This record gives sequence, structure tokens and C-alpha cells, in this order.
Amino acid sequence: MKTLNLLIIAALVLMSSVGSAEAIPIPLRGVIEGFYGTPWTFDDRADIIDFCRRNNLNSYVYAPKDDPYHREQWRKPYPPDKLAELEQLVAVAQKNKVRFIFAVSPGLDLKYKGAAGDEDFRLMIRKLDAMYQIGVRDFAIFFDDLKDAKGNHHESGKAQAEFLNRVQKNLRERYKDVAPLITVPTEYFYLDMIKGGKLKAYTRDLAATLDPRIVVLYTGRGVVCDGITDSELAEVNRIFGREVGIWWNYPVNDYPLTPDGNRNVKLALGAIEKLPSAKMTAIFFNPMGQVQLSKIALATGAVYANNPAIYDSAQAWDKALQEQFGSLAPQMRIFAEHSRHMENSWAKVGEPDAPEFATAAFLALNEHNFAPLERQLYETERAADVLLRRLPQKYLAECKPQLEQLRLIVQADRIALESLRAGQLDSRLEGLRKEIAANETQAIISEEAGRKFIDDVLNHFAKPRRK
Ligand code: LOG
Repeated sequence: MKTLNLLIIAALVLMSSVGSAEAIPIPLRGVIEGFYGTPWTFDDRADIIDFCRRNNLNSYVYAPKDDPYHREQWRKPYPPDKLAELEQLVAVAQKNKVRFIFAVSPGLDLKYKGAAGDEDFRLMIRKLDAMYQIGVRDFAIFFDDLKDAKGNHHESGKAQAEFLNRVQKNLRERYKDVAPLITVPTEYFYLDMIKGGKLKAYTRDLAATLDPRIVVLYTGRGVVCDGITDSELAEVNRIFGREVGIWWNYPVNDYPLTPDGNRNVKLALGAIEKLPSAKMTAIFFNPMGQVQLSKIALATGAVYANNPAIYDSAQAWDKALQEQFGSLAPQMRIFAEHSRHMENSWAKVGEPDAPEFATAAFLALNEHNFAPLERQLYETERAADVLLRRLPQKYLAECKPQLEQLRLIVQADRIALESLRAGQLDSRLEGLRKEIAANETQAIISEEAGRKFIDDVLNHFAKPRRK
């Protein structure tokens, strides 16, 4: 008996040590404010830096596309008030033990050669030095999104790499405490790096020239894509001759989902998923303009980044909802389930929206089995109602149009369901569909579940009846 107990204890100790031995956090892990559209405010950023500390994320990358001093007017130094604000933010990051990674995107008009090249190099160093003075020790220089109207870019991989090497060398010579430089190449996703089965000259030259200590970020097969496999990552590591990092475009929602659409219209409220379990240098999650609601996906990303090998997205998602919404977590879960998949002609990421609802709608339409959908409608409407009444203002400010749209879709779905049951189309459905479609410039949700059922039922009644 004694020996058995001892054996059990020994086994447990062994198991737990094996379990913890597997926890290899990704060295650089955090949030990249890298989206187009209105940049976050000081308070948003301070809040997200605090969130990073609480979730064991160690980096915040400052790269707001629409801060003019970051990209369009990168040469200009920050004016005193803006610099003072950044200084305060850097202090917040230091206090939270989060690296403040300052990024510049000079690619729109950077000169590489001759006197103009030397001058731009000097201006870049002046820009970074000013940030060093206020406490920044981590720097990034990005070259993404430099394509012309035809989708071609005119960048030289060699020239960019030489510029980056020169910046890195200059900083290292003058400062002992600056971290390795981070970059995003102009060809930063796989399908853009390859042509006719061969590596394009840009990427080949960049990889061959770039100082191996410089961190290269990669977004996947596409800009916004349905996961990255271990073997894909291994191939990209080979291409760049180093362990690359990932710039992950979820939950960012700065791209339209319809041809005439706006940004920030659909909320990406799902979990981070389908990322490698193999080792990598860095991962940065690009969030939505909606800072508070970004935290659902970001919290799951933090769980992933702290132990990729054993990551369970469903479990991390439940935990995030519970931690962030407490007693409203069940309702929030229903809402979030209808709003996690992001897809357009070039982007696809995130779990399908409300798959159980979609199945229930299918059963109603094709098998006259209405009970499952009735249940879904009841629960979804109640969740939307409760959230509209009880969600704290900071969340409601980010999702009221989407909650109202979901409620409207559910009301239309109910009329659609009753039409199917009666074998006759309720004339109110067409009007509701129009109202919902008109709202879609402001709020998109549940396209393949609740929203689809309306169209399916209208089509069902529009079809000439078969004899
Ligand atoms: C931009 C990024 C943007 C994202 C999603 C990268 C490296 N760059 O197409 O700023 O938020 O896509 O729209 C991007 O992802 N380019």
C-alpha cells in the first residue's frame, strides 16, 4: 500500500514536471497596434499595456497606420505634445514590464541611394534617437503595403536589407541596450513571395542580405488567412534563413467584408486558432479599432503564446469570456458566437459563426424540423436583449449596432420560420430584409447563420413550386 502510494506520488510529480516542461512561451509576444483607421487613444493604449501584463504578454508594438508621423510623414519628428504623450506611455509600459516597440513605416517614399539616401538614413536615426531619449529600447521598421494600383511593388529587397542593416549597426554601436531590430518586408505573405513556383527576387535578395539578427515578421499564406501550419513555418524559416515571427491579423477588422463596405463593421470576437505549435521568435496580434472587445481574442492569443504546444482554443475562449464578462459571460458567448468569422474575396480567418444555429436553420428549411431553430432564436434574442440592457457602457459603445442588428435578424428569422411552418410567406419578411441590408454599412453579423436563413426562406418562396 505504502509503495503504491509512493508510486502514485512519483507518477504525479513526473507528470506535472513534464507538463510544465512543455510550457515554452514565445519570447516576444503581444499586441501590435497595426491597423488602418482611427488610432487608439492614450487611455486605450495604457489599458491594453496593463492587459498585456495581466495576461503575460510582454510587448506592445506602436504602429498605427494612420498616425501621420508613423508612415505618411515619417521624416517629421513628433511635436512636443505628442512626444510627451508617448513618453508617458513608455513609462506605463516600463512600469508594467511590457516592451514598448516603436515602429516607423518609411516605405512610401524612402530613398535608398546617394545623397538622398544618406539624408533619409539620417532622418530615420533622428526619429529613433528621439524615441530612445524617452526610454524606448525596441525598434521596428516596416515595409508592408507598398503596392501600386496594379498590385505590383517596386521595392528592392537588397536595398531595404542594407538600409535595415545600417540602422541596426548604427544603433548597436551607440547604444548597448537596444534590442534587435524588427521588420516586415514588402512581400510579407507566402503567396506574394512566390511566382511560378519560385522565390521572387525581392524576397531572395532581402533574405540573403539582411543581418540574421533582425527579426522578420510574416502573416501567413495570405494577409489574413486561415491558419499557419508547422511545416509552412519551417519553410518560411528556411526562406528567410532565421526563425521568423508572426504578425497575426486577427481580430483586426480594418478591411471591408463587402465591396462597398466600411471598416470596423464586423466584430471579430472569436478565439485565436490554427497557429503553429513549433518554436518561433515572436507573435504580435493585430487588434480591432474596438479596443475593449479586442480583448476576447487577445486573451486567447496570450494563452496560445504562453504555451503553443498545448493550446486549446475552445477552452481559452471560454476562460476569456468568463474573466472579462463574469455574470454576462453566457449571453456574451452567444453574441460572440455569431461574430467571429472574417471573410471577403482575399481574407479568411476565424471559426464559423454560430454553427449550431446554422444547422438548426438548415433543419427548419429542409426538414420542417422547427424546434432546434426555435430554441436558438429564443436564446439569441434573449442574449441580445440582456446585453443591450446590462453591458457596461465601455462595451456597448463598441457593439450596440451589432447587437441591434442581431436582434433584428432574429426577429426576421422568426417570421421566416413561421412562414415555413404556414407554407406561406409573411409579407413583412421582405421589408425586414431590406432594413437589415441597409444597416450592413454599419453592422455585419452572422452572415452564414441568422442572416442567411432570411435569404434562404425568401428564395424558397420565390422558387416556382415543383409539381
Ligand atoms: C497591413 C495591416 C492591416 C492588415 C489587415 C500587415 C503586415 N499590414 O494588407 O496594417 O491592418 O493588413 O487589413 C495589412 O498585415 N495589409
